[in-house]
Amino acid sequence: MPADAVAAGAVMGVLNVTPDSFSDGGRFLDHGAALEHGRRLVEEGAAIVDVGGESTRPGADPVGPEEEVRRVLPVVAGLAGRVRVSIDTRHAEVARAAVSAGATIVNDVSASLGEVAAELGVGWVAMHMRGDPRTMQDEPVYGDVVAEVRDFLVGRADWAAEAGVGEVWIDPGIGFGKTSRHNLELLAALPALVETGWPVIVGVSRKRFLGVLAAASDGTDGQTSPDDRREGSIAAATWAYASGVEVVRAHDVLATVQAAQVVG
Ligand code: PMM
Repeated sequence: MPADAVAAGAVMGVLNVTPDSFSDGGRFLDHGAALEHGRRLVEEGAAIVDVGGESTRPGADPVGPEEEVRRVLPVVAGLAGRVRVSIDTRHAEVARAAVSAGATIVNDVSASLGEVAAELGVGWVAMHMRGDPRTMQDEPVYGDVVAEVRDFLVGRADWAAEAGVGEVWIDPGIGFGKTSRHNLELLAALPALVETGWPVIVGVSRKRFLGVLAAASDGTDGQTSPDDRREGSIAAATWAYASGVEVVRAHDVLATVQAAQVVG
């Protein structure tokens, strides 16, 4: 196992240096505030801090790679000596710049940068997404969502390993081109993803489907805000760890670390 290998039951802390991410957008656009928050995530027990400079929330407009690099680079460089840093990007230029600043994982929601990760000699997360963030929530349809997502991810992981990536993870991409029902089916089927043998990462933290569930259970049809979805996020994280998922991507690191400890 490499010295910096991520142990099972780890937390990937979310740090979005964006004006418009659905949960923490605008909070950490200032580099000083972003670094301070990143250090806090490390203190709370994050094994990885995931730095992103482009929002991938449904309907978000794309950002040019130059602006993305400007947002993330000082933050990656400032955290890299303290913790493993992943760069959350769909762009090869951003991945290259972040790795040269110390990132050691490319967290790739487009699942297209496997060869870039191989060339850079870093880890790679292949996430499943239907379409792109602008259009992905326009009535997504699947025959069998679990089989389609699993087969896609196994195909990408095999391809990346063949290309020379030594550390590959797969991620079902909760909320990326999926209805609440699709998200729940995928969560229920996490053990089937784990059974593929590829280590699994999942991101459920504060996502919309949790608000839909909470609203339904209290008889209202209004949506809760992302900040009101913490309890649901921890419940879903606990289920994920119990299903054999290795890493949960989360905003609330301390509570998620505790969930992982409970599951053991
Ligand atoms: N979700 C978001 C962004 N990046 N990366 C991975 N691997 N998995 C996810 O589920 C994921 C991701 C969107 O959430 P955010 O806006 O809070 O970062």
